[in-house]
Amino acid sequence: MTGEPQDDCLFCKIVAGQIPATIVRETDTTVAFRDINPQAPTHVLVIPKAHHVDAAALATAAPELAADVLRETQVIADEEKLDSYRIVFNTGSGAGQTVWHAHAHVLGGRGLQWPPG
Ligand code: DGP
Repeated sequence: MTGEPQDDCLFCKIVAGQIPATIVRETDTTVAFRDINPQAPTHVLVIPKAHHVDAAALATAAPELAADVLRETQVIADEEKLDSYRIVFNTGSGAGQTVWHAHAHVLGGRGLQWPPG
């Protein structure tokens, strides 16, 4: 059920502290941690603690929580001193989503091409 922790979800396990991660920030509703396979000098994932499969489900079921995630991306960008950066929500396998718990990528610290691949 959306919002409830899922036993088979990697990011729910990070939220629960069952899998280690380099956590850079935590709030009542969100966790931010460094991506295990960074694509830029700064590559941080911001996730809601509650389980929602992707950004669309999150925005639909819990728009205030989606706003929390977005707000945290800006805090991360400030803390990492990024003046240019990209926020990415891969949504669906065709867009490269591989973990089925909504997450925002915060990417910066290098030049970023447009359009992305
Ligand atoms: P996406 O492809 O948009 O679903 O992004 C998933 C990201 O999650 C991907 O960039 C790699 C990252 N990732 C996968 N497993 C782990 C993990 O165990 N720890 C951390 N820190 N990141 C992970």
